[in-house]
Formats: sequence, structure tokens, C-alpha cells
Amino acid sequence: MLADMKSVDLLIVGAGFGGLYMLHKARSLGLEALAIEAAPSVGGTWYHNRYPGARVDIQSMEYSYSFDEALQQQWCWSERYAPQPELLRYANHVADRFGLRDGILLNTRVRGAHFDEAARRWQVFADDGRRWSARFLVMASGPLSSPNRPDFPGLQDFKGAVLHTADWPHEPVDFSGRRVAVVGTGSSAVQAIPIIAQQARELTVFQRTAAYAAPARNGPLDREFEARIKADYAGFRARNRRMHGGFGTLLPPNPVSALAVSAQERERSFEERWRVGGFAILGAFNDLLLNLESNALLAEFVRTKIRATVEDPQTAALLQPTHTIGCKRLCVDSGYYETFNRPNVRLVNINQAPIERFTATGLLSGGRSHDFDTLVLATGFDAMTGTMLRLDLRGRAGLRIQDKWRAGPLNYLGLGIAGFPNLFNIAGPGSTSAFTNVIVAIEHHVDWIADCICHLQAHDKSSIEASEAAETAWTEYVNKAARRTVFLSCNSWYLGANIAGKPRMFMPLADGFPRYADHCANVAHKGYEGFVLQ
Ligand code: N01
Repeated sequence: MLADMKSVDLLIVGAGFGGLYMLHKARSLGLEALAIEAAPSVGGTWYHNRYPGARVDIQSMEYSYSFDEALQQQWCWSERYAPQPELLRYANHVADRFGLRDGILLNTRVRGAHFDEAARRWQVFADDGRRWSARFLVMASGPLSSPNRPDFPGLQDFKGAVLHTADWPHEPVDFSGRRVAVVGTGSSAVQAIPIIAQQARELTVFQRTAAYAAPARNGPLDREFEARIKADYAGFRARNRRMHGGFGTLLPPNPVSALAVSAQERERSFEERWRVGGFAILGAFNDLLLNLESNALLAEFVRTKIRATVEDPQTAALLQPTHTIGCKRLCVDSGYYETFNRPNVRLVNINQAPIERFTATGLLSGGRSHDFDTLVLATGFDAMTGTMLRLDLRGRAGLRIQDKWRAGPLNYLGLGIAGFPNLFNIAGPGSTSAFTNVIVAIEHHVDWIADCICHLQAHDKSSIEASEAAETAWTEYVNKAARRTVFLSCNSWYLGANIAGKPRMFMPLADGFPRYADHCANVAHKGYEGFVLQ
């Protein structure tokens, strides 16, 4: 049995943007590496989330790899915010350009991995029974990769088609002439609803929590702007890496409190950034995500925009969010609120009257039945931990990840887990991933892991493992950072609050990418302080 097992230096779970770069980097170090991907294609998020309207919410010139100058010079994005098909083409281009395909096993789902203490190697196994032995295991399985499918009573009785935004069919879906229901109003729904509404005969949106959305102001990429960035792309990337979210130098945050200026000045600043679009509005002042009073001023500004956009006062009132803005990730839209002015679109509040059950022809809520032919679940993800917790992952002494993370995802720097030697996590909990341009987060993690492996080799060490003390201190650090913000004031996937029974723990680090990157660099500089090297 063991003789059949293929041995590699480094095994990567996932061939999305994290897995692709990790594979390339590992090979550049001379390591034998293999990426295992459950999907039939590379691309990760951008392979699965192909619902109508899916596109990135960070500008394309920023949301792309920086590790290769020729790649970033030669690739041309078509729009300010790239649509999903183009992002998928980009992932495929990267796989071809860097000759990665022969190191990627597609259509293969990793079922688990056990750490063999005697050999100090990971034994990794797939659903189809194949097994591998690897010295290093890198989880590049993505923070948003396990779709959340709420256990709605009676859903199995519904006779129409059921689609999930995060697991969208690969053949075109034609909504024309159909009565469609969308459950959920997060980022995915906000992007999909305007497009579905243009096709469907009727669209009913079931809303539990109203969403804040800022206009994307998407359009064709301005070629002069592109040329300006490309004239010093490396400098642009370096400046972005010093920004809180790893992006945003095009319009840096205003370093002033929203409470320190006059009402007119505040309004002017909000308006200016609303016109720019996207996340720019969150940088109108420096305390919008730190101070509830400042936050409330921005929240009211957006509610005013909603009231001015939506014609029916009852619908406009229902669309008004009441929670802190930015506490759930801000949505970036193209015509979301306007869509509710269409005669074929209806909004149903399921906050007061939750979905009681599905029926053969629709659903019941608040004692009323709603009929439709196609159901779109835009209900998000079991974020940050969902994919790892579905694996049979066992560290030293058979420690199961499900036991280790019973109260939440303990880890050190988001990169290592005590009890799980030589396992690295890319863009997971405990790092700034969810608050960062994720490609910046990925490149940083991959580079750190590569440096760490070089260090181990140079010092003749065979394993590295986070210490429990460092992990405990880091978890407190992550909690403390969250307490300084408004992020604990609502239910969000950052907190695990969207999944029934999931322990509530604030998972991403809200401390800003530069400080986090400095922290990781210091740890490395001090010989991987907080890790045990053997
Ligand atoms: O998921 P979400 P998403 N009954 O969790 C509702 C990234 N992303 O896929 O708020 C009824 O935000 C839920 O209601 P509530 C981005 O990071 C980026 O939209 O929990 N409703 C909510 O309205 C984003 O943050 C882009 O009360 C239920 C919705 O479903 C993350 O992915 C595009 C329910 C889920 O919203 C997740 O976004 C798309 C239930 N039982 C996604 N359960 C870009 O723009 C959940 N809901 C790049």
C-alpha cells in the first residue's frame, strides 16, 4: 500500500489563485509539488461563482498577481472591475504561462490528511482512494469555498430548479419567462439580482437583512489609466501593500475623523467618494469602521441614497439597512436598488416572518405562500473554516481539526496550527485575508511559506509547528483587533454568525495588512519565534 503512495515535497489543496502561485513558487525553489483540485478546472472561486453579474469588487489593476513583471505588463483587463469569465481566463492563462498544468491534479477531491509522526510527513488521501505522502501540506482551499445551504424545511419538496450562486451550473441558465426567487441579499445576490430581473418574468427577493451597497461605477478600463499604472506597476503594487487593505492608493483614505468636520464637509466627502464608487466611500474618513458615531453618519448617507433611488416608499423602507455599515462586507453593485423599481420585481421581508417551509411550488412565509419556478440560493458560505472542517485532517497524536477548532479556528499568524506540523494555511482565519485584496494576501502568504521552507532547509530542520503559547496569544491579538472596530456589532460571516451552531469567534484579523505583514516578517527575522523547529 505505502509503496503505491506517491511522495512529493509539498502538496497543495486547491488550484485557485492561492494554489497556482504556491505551485509556481514551490517549483522555483526546486521542490516537487503537486496541487490537488476537486473541480475540473483551475480558478477556484472564479470557477464556481459564475452566477450572472459575478465580478470582482476590487479594481482589476489591483486584483491581479504582482509576482511577475511580464505577466502584469502583458495582461490587459477589459473592465475596471473584471467579470468572472475574464478572471477565469486569467487563472487559466497563468496555469499555461508558467507551465503549471502537469503539477495539478483536477477532478480529485482531497478527503483528508493524517500526520505521520515517525516519518514527519503528511499522508494525504483523496475520495477516489489515491494517496500521497508529503513533507509540507498547504491549504489553499480558500476562505469562501464551502457554500452555505441552509436546512430549510421542505426544500426537497420544491419541484423547480434550485441553484446556488457559489455552485452555479456550467451551462447557460435562461430565466426568460420564468418566475424566479432569490433568497439572500449579500454581495452575490446584489450582483445577480439586477441581471436576473432583466430576464425573468417575475423576480421575488427574500430579504432577511437589508444590504448596504455602493455603486461600482464599472465600465471599460481606461487605457490611459492602464498605461499610467503600467509605467510603474511595481511601485504601484508596493504602495498598495502599505495600504490597510492592500489596495486603494488611487484614492487614499482621508486621515480625518468624520466627527472632526462640518456636516457640509462630511456630505461633500461622502458624495465625492460615492461618485468614485466601490469601497472608496469607506475611506471618506479614518474612523468609519472604528467609531459607531462616525459609522452612523455614513450609514444614514447611504440610506438617503436608497430612499432617493427606490420609488415605492414601502420597498425603500424595507431596503434600508439598520446595522452598522461595513460590519458585514460592503456590497458593490451595478443597479441593485434601481432594480426594485421594475414592475416584475418584488421584495419580501423574511426578517419578521422567516421562511416556514418550502412547498412543491414555492415557499411559505408569514402565513403567505409565494410561488416560483426557479430558486436561487444566494446564502453565502461556511466561511474561513468550513472547507477545512469538512476534511478528515489529523495532526500529531491523531488530533482532529474538528476537536482542535471546536471553539473556533485557533492558529498562529493565520499560517500555522499547534499540533499540525508542516501545515500552512493560505488566506484563512487569523490573517487579514478577508479584509485585504485577497491576491495581495495570497502572495504574501506564499512568499512567507517559501522563505520558511528555505529557512528549514538551510538549518537542516525537518518540521515547523506553531507553539500553543504563541497560538493563544495570537488568538487574543485577533480578538483585540476586532474589539477596536465596529465589526462585532452585527451578525456576519466574519464571526461565523451566518451558520447555525458555528462557534462565534471573529476569524479574520482586522489590524491592517501592513502591520500584519510586518508582524509576520518579524517572526521570520527572529528565527520563526513562536514556532517550534525540529
Ligand atoms: O454571502 P453573504 P454572499 N434564511 O453571507 C442570507 C464575497 N463575495 O455569497 O445577512 C434567509 O454575504 C443572509 O442574510 P443575513 C464577499 O466577501 C464577493 O453574498 O445573514 N436568508 C445574506 O443576505 C462576500 O461578503 C463578491 O441575515 C439567509 C445572504 O443570505 C462573501 O463573498 C461577490 C439565510 C448571504 O450573504 C459572501 O457573499 C460575491 C437563511 N437561512 C461574494 N442564510 C464580489 O463582489 C443566509 N441568508 C467580489
